[in-house]
Amino acid sequence: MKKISILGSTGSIGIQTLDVCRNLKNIKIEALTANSNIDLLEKQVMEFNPKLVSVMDKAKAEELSERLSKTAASNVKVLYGMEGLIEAATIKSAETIVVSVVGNIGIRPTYEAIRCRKEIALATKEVLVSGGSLITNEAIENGVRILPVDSEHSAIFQSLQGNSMNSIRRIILTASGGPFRGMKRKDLFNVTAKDALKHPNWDMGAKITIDSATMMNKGLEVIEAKWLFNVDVNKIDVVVHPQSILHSAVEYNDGAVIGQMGVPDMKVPISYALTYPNRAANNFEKLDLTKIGTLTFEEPDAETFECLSLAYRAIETGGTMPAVLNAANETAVAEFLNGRIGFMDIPNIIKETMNAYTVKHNYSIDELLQADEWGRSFARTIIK
Ligand code: MN3
Repeated sequence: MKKISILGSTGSIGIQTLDVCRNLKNIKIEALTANSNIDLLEKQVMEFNPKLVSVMDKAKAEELSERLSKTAASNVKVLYGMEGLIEAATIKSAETIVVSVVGNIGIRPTYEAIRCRKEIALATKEVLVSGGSLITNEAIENGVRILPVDSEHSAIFQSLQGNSMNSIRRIILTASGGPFRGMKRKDLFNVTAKDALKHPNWDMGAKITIDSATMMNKGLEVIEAKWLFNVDVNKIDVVVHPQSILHSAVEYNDGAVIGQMGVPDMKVPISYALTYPNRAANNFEKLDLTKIGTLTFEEPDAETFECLSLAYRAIETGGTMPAVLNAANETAVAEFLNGRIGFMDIPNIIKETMNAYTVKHNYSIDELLQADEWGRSFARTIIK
């Protein structure tokens, strides 16, 4: 029996993680957390019987507690806020913490989980984008493994098995190109959130789908790959591959390219993270190459999708700059989803925020969260 907690169990990855757990059968859920969807959380509690649940919103937590008190799950501890999230991340009985919350909210609980020597299955890339050296150093110090749940990083991780890190020539990070692939800057000024939310291949949450449309998602993934695999960003190349079948690859110094393919289904990387180094059989859809027929690859259009270059710039600057990039991006994306700014304002807001920021190179967790907060408030000032 593997005992796990899921932070963000009512989001897209959380729901799919529970699907994988139904398939694996040897997983015991110790804690679940949600932002506000207590209807779904209640159903998950009744099915998986965790010891502890937490909801960000206090009133919602009280409502859930009231509801559960009348059920067979009346003994489940119901907490709220960041404190509750941290308790779920550090609960004594769990060995692995699946981090699948949206955005920077995942930084502190992941950090605390690592300090309690929990293995991390990481879907929330913002944790490594912002927390970079802080999170990875803490993981090394505590002998904690961070297993990727992001499909590209899982593909890279799988392609690295049995090979020496010294023989990597480059990492080929594939990108679908999102719903606006092939469009130019002038085409993008009037696109709406509804247009941007139509992802061609992956069914994901709103924030990451917008990141996919701006290609910031790929920029964040370059930074994520740098920290996960300890490789220089100049060895990470983004290649647009619209079919999303090759999930990423590693090129070795002898010219061999080893990649991982499959249908676009997050359940496969989730399952691998939960069973590593083993694999578990499942009845998920399988890849039929003859049905796919053609796989194509192209260079990313960095001029149109400026967010990708901004991400490279942030990680090359280093220190707290990626945290500020991420904070400005989260703020801009939320405002775009609310219809308050245009699609092409997103990169501009991030760029202006980065330009105004004085980077800090050695930082504590509190300084990291301050940089994040600074990025958010500065981005909000620009928007006003
Ligand atoms: Mn991805």
